[in-house]
Amino acid sequence: MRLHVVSDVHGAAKELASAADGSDVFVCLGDLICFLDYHDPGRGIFADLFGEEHAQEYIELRTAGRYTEARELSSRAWSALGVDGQAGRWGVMEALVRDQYEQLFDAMPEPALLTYGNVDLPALWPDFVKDGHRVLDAEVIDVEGMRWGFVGGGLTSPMRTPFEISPEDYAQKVAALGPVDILFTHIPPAVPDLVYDVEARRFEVGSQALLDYVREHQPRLHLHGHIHQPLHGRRRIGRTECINVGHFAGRGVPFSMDVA
Ligand SMILES: [Mn+2]
Repeated sequence: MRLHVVSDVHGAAKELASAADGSDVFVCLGDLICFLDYHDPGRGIFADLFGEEHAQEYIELRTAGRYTEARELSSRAWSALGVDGQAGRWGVMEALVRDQYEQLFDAMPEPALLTYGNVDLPALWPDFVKDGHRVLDAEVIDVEGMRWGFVGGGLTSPMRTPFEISPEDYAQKVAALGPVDILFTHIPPAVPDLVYDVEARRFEVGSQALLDYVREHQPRLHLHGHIHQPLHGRRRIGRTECINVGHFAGRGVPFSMDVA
């Protein structure tokens, strides 16, 4: 069976439309929305709202780890738009997120198995998913006699992305799976080589619960995304091959492999 997997789509609707071509099964591991494009500051919701120059400055502050200053910059920009408070901000952003989701779910191949990334708004998905889209989170399905497990979302981080949950809640979702043959998640296990981003030059947040799970259950494969430029794209943990399927918005092509 030919499997295609994408993650970190971040607005790449055009490439997404053909990402399942030639595959038997297509999986998307989330992060559909583009808030901020570190490679093209003119793209994304922040640029739409505040302009490219603002987005560039915001990116520079975050890349330097100056999160407080980045938040202050963004507060001033919101005030300049006359928008106050988090609820007001989401009111404005939701319309833009919905525009992106409409394009992305139109382009999303069918059938597809999906889970959420940390840069997603799960509450909005029911308005956009198509008949051929099966959304899975803390669930296991049978695919030709194999057990495939899915866990979506990210963990609490200084980046304050929209779908971050506590390590405890995430661990509960992981524990709900039981043994699987292939594990699909947005975030990687907490292995330094897998969570370090060489371009952002920082450790992103990986999951200790996933690492414990992989050590205990030893699925054949653990496919994940989240780290856009990882120090290592794959690592073996015992019998398990952990593979970062790649930053789809940057590569434009899906990860592809035969599984049986
Ligand atoms: Mn991402």
